[in-house]
Amino acid sequence: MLKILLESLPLNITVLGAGAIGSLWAYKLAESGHNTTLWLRHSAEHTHRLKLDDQPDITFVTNSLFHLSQSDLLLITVKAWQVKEALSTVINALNKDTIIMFMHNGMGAIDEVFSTINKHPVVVATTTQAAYKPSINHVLHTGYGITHLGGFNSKGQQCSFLAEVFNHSLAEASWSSDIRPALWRKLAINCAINPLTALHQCKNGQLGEPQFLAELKSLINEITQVLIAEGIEIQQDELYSTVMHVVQATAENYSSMQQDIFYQRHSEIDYISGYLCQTAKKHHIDASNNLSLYNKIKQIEHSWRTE
Ligand code: KPL
Repeated sequence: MLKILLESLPLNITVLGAGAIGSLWAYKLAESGHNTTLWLRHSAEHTHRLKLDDQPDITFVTNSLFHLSQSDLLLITVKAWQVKEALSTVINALNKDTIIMFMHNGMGAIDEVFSTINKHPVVVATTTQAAYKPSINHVLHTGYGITHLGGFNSKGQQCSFLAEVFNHSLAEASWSSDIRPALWRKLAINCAINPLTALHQCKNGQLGEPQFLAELKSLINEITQVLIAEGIEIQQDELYSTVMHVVQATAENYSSMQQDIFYQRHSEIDYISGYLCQTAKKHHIDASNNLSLYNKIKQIEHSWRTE
């Protein structure tokens, strides 16, 4: 009964950031009946048309202060390094009861803004749904995955109903009473795959080739030690199998960091390998293989600015 009630209750939702994942969720949430609007960085128009795969267009209202102030949920899907600036454009217009949910790769970005949002219920989500945006008005759902949601503060812990809302819009989504293991496991996968594919400008599947085996093992050895020091139950062999499973399952995809480096865009390296190396340092763990990859990606980014 409660399930039916929750599933049929339309929420007012603002999605901040219309990248591939933000657009996918905005479409799915709107399609399942929620009053969904978009908040975009550059919005000359008051509406934005979005098509998912070959489904009909949905027209979203954009950058409406009225809708923002009425939002039950603000879903922030910008990249980790954009969180601070994106949040500063909307925070003053929010109702104090608005739930703020973050969904991005990497860790550490929420800690940077937490003092400005801790009066709100704060929820964090990590997803393995895959999406690609071939053009500004079109998003493709390129792979089915799982979405884990969990509270980031005590008010956020009380928002487990959101798992029903998200699962109803795009399964599979579930609530974790402790979201940290899911966040760390996703970070671990990103630490192993993203910088290597960015550095070698290869598809995820190529990491399954023998020349990457030794480096992947060394990276995963360090990553496992950091996760264990953070209280996450994991074993090196298990993490290696998980990474190899993702490499195979996404063999034909380019990682998000490969794409960022290819298009000379600011990558998420500080919130992926950077966060891992900082945590390793805190625990006096040698993470020199991860640090070396971190430095190489930073050097590439730096070279664009000095060209
Ligand atoms: O999350 C990813 C990313 O590209 O950022 C992986 C899991 C590596 C899939 O490409």
